[in-house]
Amino acid sequence: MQIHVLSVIPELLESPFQHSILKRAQDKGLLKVEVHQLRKWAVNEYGQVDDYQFGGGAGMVMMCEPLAKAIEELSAQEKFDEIIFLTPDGERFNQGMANQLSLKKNLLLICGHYKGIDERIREHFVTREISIGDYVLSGGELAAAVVVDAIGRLLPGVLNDETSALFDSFQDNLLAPPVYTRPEEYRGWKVPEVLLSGDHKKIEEWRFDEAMKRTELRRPDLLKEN
Ligand code: 6GU
Repeated sequence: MQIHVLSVIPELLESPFQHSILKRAQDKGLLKVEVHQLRKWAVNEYGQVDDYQFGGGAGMVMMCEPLAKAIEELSAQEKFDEIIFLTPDGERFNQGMANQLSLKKNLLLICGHYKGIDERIREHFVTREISIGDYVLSGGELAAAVVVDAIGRLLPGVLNDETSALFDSFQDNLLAPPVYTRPEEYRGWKVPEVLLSGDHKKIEEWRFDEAMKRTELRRPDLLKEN
């Protein structure tokens, strides 16, 4: 899978893709992430990509031309399945969307800044708009990192134990059950007996019950979704 990202601060996206699971995904050739500096398509030699908004009001807006040119140039090289604008007024990102997007071959993510991007770009190029939650970030980069991470780890062959993504929180609309590792007792705090029993059926039942309890307590909204 290929993910291209358009950003005015590509530096913000360097580290998140260079470690851990996303690094492994790229090293294995399962994922290719390319970050492009939008200023490459700036309207003048000063690297301008934003301007005052029509109608007045504080805050700059990202101009049509740099975005349109960037999208068209990249689209001439790649056939994008989706052109995604990261914006707090987009559709709220969740595991279901990550699953869906992980099936695509080639995505273009656009990181907004300032007051946002000229609406005409959203109308004429963008196929999907995503928000990662109900709060405002200074730009779309951190959101793009979140989306790429959530997608990248789902690609077949990326996780060592391929089944492990299936047991993540949210994958079945349940939060994950508690987990423990050695030692069996620490400061008098014991690991639940059942996990040491070797009885796999009992262990699965316990995990399911705990996942249910935890979900009912912390995220009852998830249980109402289906
Ligand atoms: Cl995708 N962008 C920005 N700027 N803020 C956000 C967001 C995205 N998602 C939540 N807040």
